[in-house]
Amino acid sequence: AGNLRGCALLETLDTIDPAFRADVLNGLSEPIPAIPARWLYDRRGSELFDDITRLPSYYPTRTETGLLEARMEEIATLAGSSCAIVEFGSGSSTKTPLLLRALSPRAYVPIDISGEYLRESAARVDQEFPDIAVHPVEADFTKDVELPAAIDGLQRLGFFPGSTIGNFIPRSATDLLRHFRDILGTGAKLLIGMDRVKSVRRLVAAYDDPEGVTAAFNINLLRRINRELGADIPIDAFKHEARWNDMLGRVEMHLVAQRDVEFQIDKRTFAFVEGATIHTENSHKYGQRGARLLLLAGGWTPIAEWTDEEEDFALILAEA
Ligand code: AVI
Repeated sequence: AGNLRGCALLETLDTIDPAFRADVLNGLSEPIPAIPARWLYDRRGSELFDDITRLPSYYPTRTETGLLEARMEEIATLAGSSCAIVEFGSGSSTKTPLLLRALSPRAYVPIDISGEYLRESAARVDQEFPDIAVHPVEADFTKDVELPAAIDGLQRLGFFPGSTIGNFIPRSATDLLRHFRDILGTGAKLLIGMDRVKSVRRLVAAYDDPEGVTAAFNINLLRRINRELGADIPIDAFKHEARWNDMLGRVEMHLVAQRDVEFQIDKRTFAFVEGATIHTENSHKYGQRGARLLLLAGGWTPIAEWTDEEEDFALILAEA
C-alpha cells in the first residue's frame, strides 16, 4: 500500500509544471498580485481565445486579417519572395495562408510552444501548400531558438501578427524584438501587427464583451490553478474586469475579489480583501510614432506601414 501511495503521489507531482507553480506562488505574493499572461493558455484557454477572436467587439483579428487581404500585393512586393517565413507563435493562425499564397516562400517555419497546435498548423499548411517546405520548431520563442539548417542562405521574413507584442511590457517587448533580430539575422525583415490606441469605450469593450467570453477566458486561469496545483480558490468570489491604464497605454485584465476571501495553494494561504485584484494580462496599444519607436528601440527599421480606414490596427514591415 505504501508503494501504491508513493506512485500516486509521484503521479500528482509529475503533472505539476514547476514553472507554473513558481509563477503563481510568487506572483500572488507580490504587493500587487499578478500572474504572467502566458498561463491563460491551457487547452481550454486557447479554445476560449479562439472564440474571442470571432467576437463582434474584439476588432483586432478581423481588422488585421482584412488588412492582409486588402494590402497583400504591396506587402508581397516589399517583403520579397523566395524566402523563408518564420512565424513566432503560430497557434491556430488563419492569417498565415494569406501570406503563404501571396509570397510563395520556399520554406515556412512555424515556432510554437504547444506541440499540439504546431503539428496541426504544420499539417494544414503541408496539405494546402505542397510546394512549401514546412519545418515546425517546438519552442518558446522568447528563449533560445535554433532555426532549421534547411533554411540556411534563404532571405528571412519574420511574421508576428495579432498584436501579441502588446502583451509584453515595453522593456520586454524591445528585448523580444532584439531576440527576433538575433534569431533571424541581419538583412531579415519582420511583418508585425500592432493594435492602435483608440477610444476607451471600444478598447474596454474588446476586453469585456457582452457575451462573457473574455470573462470566461480570465476566470479559466483560476480553474487551471485549482486543477493543476490542487488549490481551493472559490471561483465565484472573483469577477473579470478590463481596465484602461492611460499612463501606461494598455488595457489590463484583472480578477477582482467580490468579498473577503481566503484560499490555499500548495499549503500556502492567500487572503484577498473585497476589491483586491489579481492582475492577469496587459495589452499595450501604440500610436503611430510609439509603434515605430518601439521597433527602432528593438533593432528594427520600419520600411512600410498599413492601417485600416479607422486606423484601428497597424501592420508594419521592418528590416534588421
Ligand atoms: C493574444 N493577445 C494579442 C490578445 C490581446 O488582445 O492582447 C489576448 C487577449 N486577451 C483578452 N482578449 C484577447
